Amino acid sequence: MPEKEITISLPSPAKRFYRHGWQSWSLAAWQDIGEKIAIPKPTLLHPMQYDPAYIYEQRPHGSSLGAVEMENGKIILLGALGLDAHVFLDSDQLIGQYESGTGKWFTAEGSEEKVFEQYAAALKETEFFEKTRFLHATPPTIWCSWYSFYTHISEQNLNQALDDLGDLPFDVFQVDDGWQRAIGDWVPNEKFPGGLDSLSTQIRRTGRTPGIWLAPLIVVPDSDIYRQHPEWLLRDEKGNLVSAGFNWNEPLYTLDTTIPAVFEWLSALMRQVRAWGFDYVKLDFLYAGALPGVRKMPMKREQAYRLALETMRESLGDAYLLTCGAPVIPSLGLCDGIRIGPDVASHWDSPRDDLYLNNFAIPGTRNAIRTTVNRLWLKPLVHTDPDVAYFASERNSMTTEQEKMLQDLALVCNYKATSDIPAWLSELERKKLGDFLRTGEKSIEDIDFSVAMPIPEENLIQKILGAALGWAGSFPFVLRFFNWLGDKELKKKID
Ligand code: 9PG
Repeated sequence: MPEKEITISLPSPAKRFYRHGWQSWSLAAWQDIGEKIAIPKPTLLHPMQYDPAYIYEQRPHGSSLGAVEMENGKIILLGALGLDAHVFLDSDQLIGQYESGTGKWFTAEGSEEKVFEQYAAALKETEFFEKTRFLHATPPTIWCSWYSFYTHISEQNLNQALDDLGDLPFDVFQVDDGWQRAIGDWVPNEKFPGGLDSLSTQIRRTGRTPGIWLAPLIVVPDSDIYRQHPEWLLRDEKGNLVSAGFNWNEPLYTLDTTIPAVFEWLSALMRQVRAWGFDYVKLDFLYAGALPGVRKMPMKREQAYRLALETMRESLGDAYLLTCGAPVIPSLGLCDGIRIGPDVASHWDSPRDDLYLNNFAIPGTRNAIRTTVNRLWLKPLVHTDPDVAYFASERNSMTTEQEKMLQDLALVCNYKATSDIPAWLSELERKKLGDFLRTGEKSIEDIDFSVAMPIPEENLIQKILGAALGWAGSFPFVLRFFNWLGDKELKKKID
């Protein structure tokens, strides 16, 4: 029976709460009851990392589902089988609420393994999977340009990397962010004089599948699409543009995907990508399509997102579709793979992000492992992408154990990718990478991820300094300064 709200009275106080972050990068973790999870900073990034509608919620809560661990170790799970749902723990009550409309609910009690398995099975039976077509049986092995070159890719350095990969068993060579003229203008920039079709032909010649990244639902003020189609942009009740965050030194905005012309534009873009020769497509920053706002056609905001994803999926035909920065539950059934955690990085963690900003969605390996491990229950429903693993010790501050944990997580997910530039690898590292790519799936039971799980807690001084840093971070020029620092470091690494 579809219901707006459901309440489960717990027989005794709960010990821990499972919070499920909204989109790929949002924190998913078990928190002790009484353990406060601070509001992440800076605020300018909220729409890009969390569900902004619930960012100031004080009670333990999560998107689509929530679960509690009881004194006796048993888990009680409450999960939605529809869109736009949220779960809260309010003293001894587990409350599920549809933000708009109504929908079905699922509840289960038992071991952690069993209740999540049963919830996944129930999701499989929903309309999420009704339109499932084309989906690939297993994930490919992927070389992705992001975590080494970042935006500094060019036709030349990619072709060099492609050559140098030699006989390493990568199925896909995926071009990430940096090829486009602007976010919103999905045409190749001056670093790709030969165009993308010639690049994809080069890739195919080496026997690999060409892959590409794009963020089709967001636009920046510096793009032609922003200037030419202000009427396509999502606005709030006051008529102001809805913020989709801040990245690439620019504010991000998003398209209203319920406008028919936007629909057509998205569909044509996907067909263009296929026509260029790309058969593996990573669609990123997809959360933007489900942000709160006033849409042309009123509907649940996650429904608006799903319609856009469905259109893009159809237009991509049988390409492999990886969604990223994507509302997790609302993407089910429409994509081959979902990134289920934040970005990794060549460092394990960062005091700035953990203790001053309390932000566990910022790129960092520990953040990525924590959230990914807490979402492995999604495996029966979709390919779960843990992000890339590292093999090159050069330009990398992780210990061998930390690198190994990330590699093992990739094997548990059976989703194997790296961004290591072949020239950075020693003979031994290259061999290890080759062995990794040939290794089959590992079981979660065989790996100990416990060091990555706790949520770091700040002391009073860090709290005060964090408040100051968080306040400063609400000014775009401060974020631009941090980006400038980061970019300077990066340039040193690559050039
Ligand atoms: C390209 C990248 C890569 C990467 C994606 C995404 O919250 N953040 O600060 C944040 C920054 C970058 C980011 C995600 C989140 O990276 O996950 O794989 O494609 O875009 O720009």
